[in-house]
Amino acid sequence: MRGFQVSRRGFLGMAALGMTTIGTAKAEADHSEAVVIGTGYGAAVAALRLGEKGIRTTMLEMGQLWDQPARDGKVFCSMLNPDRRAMWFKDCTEAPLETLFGLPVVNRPIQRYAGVLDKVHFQEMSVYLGRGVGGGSLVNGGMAVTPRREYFEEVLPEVDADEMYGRFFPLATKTLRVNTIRSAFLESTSWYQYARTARRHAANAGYDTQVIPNVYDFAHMEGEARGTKPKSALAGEVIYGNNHGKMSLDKTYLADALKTGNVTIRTLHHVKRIRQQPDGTYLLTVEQRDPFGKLLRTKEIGCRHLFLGAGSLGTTELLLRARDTGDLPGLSEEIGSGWGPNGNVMTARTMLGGFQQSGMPVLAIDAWRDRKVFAEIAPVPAGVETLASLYLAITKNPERGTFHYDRATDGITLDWRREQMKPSIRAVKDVFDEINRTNLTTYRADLFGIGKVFSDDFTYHPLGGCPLGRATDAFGRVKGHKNLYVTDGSLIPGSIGANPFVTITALAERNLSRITATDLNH
Ligand code: FAE
Repeated sequence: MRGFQVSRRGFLGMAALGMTTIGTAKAEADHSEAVVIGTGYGAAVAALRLGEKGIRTTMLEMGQLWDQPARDGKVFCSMLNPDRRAMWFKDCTEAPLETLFGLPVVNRPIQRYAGVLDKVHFQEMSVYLGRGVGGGSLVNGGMAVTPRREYFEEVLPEVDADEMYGRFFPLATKTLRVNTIRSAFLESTSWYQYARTARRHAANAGYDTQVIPNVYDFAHMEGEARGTKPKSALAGEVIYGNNHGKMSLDKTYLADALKTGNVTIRTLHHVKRIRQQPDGTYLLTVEQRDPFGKLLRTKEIGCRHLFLGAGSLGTTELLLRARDTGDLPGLSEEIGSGWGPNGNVMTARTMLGGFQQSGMPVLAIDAWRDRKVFAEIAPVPAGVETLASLYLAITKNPERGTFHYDRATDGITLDWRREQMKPSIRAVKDVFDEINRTNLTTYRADLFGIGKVFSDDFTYHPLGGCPLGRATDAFGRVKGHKNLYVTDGSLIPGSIGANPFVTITALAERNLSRITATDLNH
């Protein structure tokens, strides 16, 4: 886990070659035809499709490449025994469940380091993010959901839904290597007893439950259960990374991108500033750091075509800074707008869950039609009986936030108030009050801080900031500057009614298909 320039040979062999020279801070310049900022879903699609077109493309990622085992033989640390690999420059881990039985036993002090999970704090909302080659794919639950068509059409009316559902959603799920748990395994294994019990309780209250596809390889998981494969999901690994079985982007899109021979990834490269030169090319100011945060050098990297795939927060911050400092004066007033947490609310009920819980969720309560709630049945992989059934609910919430550039800190602020979560909390409460009433169970009030039953202050699903058709044209071309594109979750205006990475991937596929055919055709 270090700062590398990752070449095709190095990455595919999982032995990174061509380590970037480490020296004292100095400026250097280089140029590629295309630069992609970030290595998450939207960025990975852009890199693959550009590389296939023969376009020399450099990806700049502020996090590390996670492919080398540390001294304990593991690439990632476990959730129950976290160390510096867990989090992005924090003094203490910041897991979503703060306490257990009211005791602060979940989080622990760690060394500040370029770890894999970040939690970014704004005044009234915090956002979890993945950092590293693969972005959110390194830390997420892998749930690969194609959104309901009616809601997709409502959220993104300018996008041709026939084309999305006929071509780009299937392409995204295939390339992401989405698979579904075998029914016989789901129905029999002790590792999903928690999900089956939660399903029964939902059914008692009249709610349907769906099996959700995932990018975790279920053949590997069955091997874990039989004892023939090393344990990862069945060792409770999720938010601090999975050591085995997870088809994160470094194994799918990014590996395919590197195979084209035209794509290079530079890690621990943090893009700070974007300017446009008189000849129309872009010049990026990039800080290269070591994994402990020490500045090694500041570089200037130029390109003709610039793709922003730094995620809802990262992309919006870069563009707001560029607009408000005058670096990219043509950017629209819409940059920073249309942000939402995808209506995320966590809640938990009392339930016998079992001490064996797979870290990969596979079932969700579908109460969207009547209540606009889609609640993933989440594990609590503590290795002990916690008497908790946990849910991450996605709700329809019309409230939106706005990012602003803050000159004093050179960062961004988020104009979002806690009370904007009220519509989401009301909807989740309706559903889970009913489930509790029917099953004679109660809410857990000891997990999100003492006495708190619903989380209303963090999200896993930041969406928006550069909404499609407003800050950009209908294909992600940024308004006001040519050859500048947004390709990630910041395009989706705040809500998609399902876990978002399949939509982000499919939308990026659709946009890149147009952009490579028209803007980059040579
Ligand atoms: P993202 O994946 O966030 O990638 C952005 C990348 O850009 C990151 O690697 C950053 O380090 C990098 N970056 C940012 N700023 C800069 C900069 N200035 N210079 C260089 N690099 C930069 O973007 N979604 C699902 O669909 N299913 C799930 O089960 C699910 N579970 C989740 C669980 C957790 C704990 C979390 C945190 C998220 C989960 N998500 C899930 C959300 C999903 O991972 C997220 O929507 C996508 O990763 C967003 O993709 P983007 O391409 O927008």
